[in-house]
Amino acid sequence: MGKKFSKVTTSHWGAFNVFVENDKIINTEPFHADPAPPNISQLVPNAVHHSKRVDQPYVRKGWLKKNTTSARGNDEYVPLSWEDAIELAANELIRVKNDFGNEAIFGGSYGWASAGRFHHSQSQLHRFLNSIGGYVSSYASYSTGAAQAIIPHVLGLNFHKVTWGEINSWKLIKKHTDNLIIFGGINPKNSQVSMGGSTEHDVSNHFRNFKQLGKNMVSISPQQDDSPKETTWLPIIPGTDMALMLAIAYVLETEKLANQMFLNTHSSGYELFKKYFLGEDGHSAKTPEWASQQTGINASTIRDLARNMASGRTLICVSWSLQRARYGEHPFWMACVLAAMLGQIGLPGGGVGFGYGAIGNVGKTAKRMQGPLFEQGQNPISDFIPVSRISDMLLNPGGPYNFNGEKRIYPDIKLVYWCGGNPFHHHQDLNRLNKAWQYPETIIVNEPWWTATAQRADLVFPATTQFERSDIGWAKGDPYIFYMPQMIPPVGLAKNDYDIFTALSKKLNCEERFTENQSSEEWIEAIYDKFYRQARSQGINVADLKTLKEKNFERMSIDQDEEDYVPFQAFRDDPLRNPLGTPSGKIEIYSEKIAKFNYPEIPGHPIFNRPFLNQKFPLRLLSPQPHDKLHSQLQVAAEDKTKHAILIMNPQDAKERRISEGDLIKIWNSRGSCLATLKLQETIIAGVISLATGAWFSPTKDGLDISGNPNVLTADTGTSDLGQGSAAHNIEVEVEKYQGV
Ligand SMILES: Nc1nc2c(c(=O)[nH]1)N[C@H]1C(S)=C(S)[C@@H](COP(=O)(O)OP(=O)(O)OC[C@H]3O[C@@H](n4cnc5c(=O)[nH]c(N)nc54)[C@H](O)[C@@H]3O)O[C@H]1N2
Ligand SMILES: Nc1nc2c(c(=O)[nH]1)N[C@H]1C(S)=C(S)[C@@H](COP(=O)(O)OP(=O)(O)OC[C@H]3O[C@@H](n4cnc5c(=O)[nH]c(N)nc54)[C@H](O)[C@@H]3O)O[C@H]1N2
Ligand SMILES: [Mo]
Repeated sequence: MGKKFSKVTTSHWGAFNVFVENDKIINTEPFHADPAPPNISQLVPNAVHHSKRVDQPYVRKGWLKKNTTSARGNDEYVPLSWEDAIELAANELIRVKNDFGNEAIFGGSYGWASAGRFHHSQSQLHRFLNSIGGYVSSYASYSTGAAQAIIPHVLGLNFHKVTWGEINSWKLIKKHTDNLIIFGGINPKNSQVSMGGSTEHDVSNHFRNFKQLGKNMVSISPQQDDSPKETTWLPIIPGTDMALMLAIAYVLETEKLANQMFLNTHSSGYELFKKYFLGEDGHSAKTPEWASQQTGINASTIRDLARNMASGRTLICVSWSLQRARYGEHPFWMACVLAAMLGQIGLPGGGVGFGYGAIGNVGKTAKRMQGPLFEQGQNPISDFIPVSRISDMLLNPGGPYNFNGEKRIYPDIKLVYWCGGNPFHHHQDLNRLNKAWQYPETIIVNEPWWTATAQRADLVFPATTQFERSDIGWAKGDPYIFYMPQMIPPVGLAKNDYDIFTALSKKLNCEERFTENQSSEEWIEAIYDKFYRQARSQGINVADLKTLKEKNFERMSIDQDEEDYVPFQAFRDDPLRNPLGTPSGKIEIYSEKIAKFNYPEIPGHPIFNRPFLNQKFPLRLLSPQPHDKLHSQLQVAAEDKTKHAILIMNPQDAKERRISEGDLIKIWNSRGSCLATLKLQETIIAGVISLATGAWFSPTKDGLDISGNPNVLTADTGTSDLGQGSAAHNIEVEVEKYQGV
């Protein structure tokens, strides 16, 4: 490490140059090959050297004194030496293991942490916990919990295989698609981010291109800026896409625009489902007039949309946000049904696609390869929870719950270990989580910053950031490979997660199992070597590690490979020889299997469940991802720039409430309240407001969250008993001008 230099690194939001002087990051600059570099990196210098870094290990006073556990979030911390801190944590892990078994340790530890393949926080924690006998894990993600449950029933494939494999590339869309019908938007703001990094941000570019080619692009969303300006905005009331989709089905069927032949050969259950939307089963017919009442869209507009979709090549795009809400399984299921009715699944540029824009690398055409990977080992404990059922688990040990046809029991957790995530940013109904969080006997957190979660831990280990260690950067769908050099020494007494777990594993007599006697550098060499050999065997010419270190990064010539891959083509060509993995081998419009689960909110076919409306709270709150950061990361630097969170509202709603732009607003409902500064925009429909995620929960004594975290308002219910996914969007709230100081 010299006195003054600049080098390239990568992050979940892409690559950037880091400028270092005297062991401090002083500046960042965009990566030369990124056509639309995110501004997020600008927050890095301030955040990395911020006073809210955890400077050394700490223990919570109340926990140390073994008095009540009920003061988490409200207690003082005592600084510890590394030696003492490791000793305390190791003894506690041994105690819990001996007294209650590994099934009392929750190591789900959901979160995005940092890019970099070796220092991947969850892998580090999971490998450590596996080497001490295992842990209760968490299943699926906050991003796509409902999708991961429903899509295998309908398309017979793991949802990730659809997202990263059976999907039309941007290049196929450009060549073949006439109509891009987008539910929930394709937002360049969100596509800044991809797991492990997206190096060339090109989503805006695609839309400029498509416009020039004269494509018909409709963005169905409560917010206009959910899609690039080249799209036509069709405003919709959130939570009602399902009603619109049913009416589209109604028009296709009654105007004989549905592809009956494809439905006969490639789907099952259409005749049963048809009775539902035609109103032949005792329910009301799902006519455009009916849907208009639900969605706020004109009946004639719905008819035109359906007719348009049946003319030319149509791709139905659905954003992940639609399933991150109560009953979120239905619009995903129904999008597949509509695509089957149009009969274009398996044709280039046609069918259905999920998550374009949600994640920058979706739709990219880099050759699929096995990335460099730090193996987690085997977990001897099979118990898990659906990831967003954390509060339910802590509040109801031994309690029963339903999940995707199973009757399950919540484990009795005594010790929680979190590494690389911030539940007091990401979980729904944070006041409820705050209560649930008091139940375990011990909570250990590895974190670089004093996040809302670190502030509620018993033992806090200061972790390095990605700038304080070297690593390999690689992401699915991205053609780049990076050597991420260490830029600065660890800040304060921070240590790498690997070194923290190595020290713990020594005390727990499993050092060899955890480390295999290798240092970080040796591990990086080993996992890179495996990647290198695999790539070479696939005919991909990647640099060896020594060369990569010198070059800092390399663009592999792999991006043309998958461009003409047509999803579901083999199934389309011969559904008998190439059946889907569903019970019928076909697209399941009706699922016997789901019907047998007997969940009222999700019977054997998609239905519309009207979103909950409580007149006391007439506004619908959306909580999308922040444009200026990744979740709650770098929040310390973001809040130095803008003091309060920003609430987006339509001017009409503001007028009715006599509030104006710039006012400090209290947003509240029966679950909690928070503060944000008002911004008025015509780009959001009246009756709906939007407050981005990303704040660190900071309640006052009276329970008012001054950070502006929408999760003090959101509901901690699963999407349904099927998916048990996070249901964060579309929450009933009211607002008023804040009268306090
Ligand atoms: N209301 C609402 N809530 C939501 C959503 C929504 O749409 N609406 N979206 C949900 C979704 S999709 C997601 S993915 C989640 C995201 O939620 P999280 O993934 O929990 O959010 P992050 O802020 O990325 O948390 C990562 C944490 O890891 C820490 N970290 C970074 N590097 C390291 C490291 O090397 N070691 C260690 N030990 N820690 C590190 C960071 O400081 C940060 O605190 O939020 C969910 N919450
Ligand atoms: N800059 C940035 N980008 C990110 C992230 C980040 O933290 N920062 N996080 C990443 C992560 S982890 C994920 S999972 C993805 C999430 O990607 P998405 O799930 O697509 O994103 P959201 O931001 O939750 O929602 C997108 C939009 O959906 C609309 N919407 C909400 N409910 C409805 C509805 O019922 N109907 C319709 N038609 N529209 C609705 C809202 O207007 C919202 O702005 O984003 C990723 N991208
Ligand atoms: Mo996510």
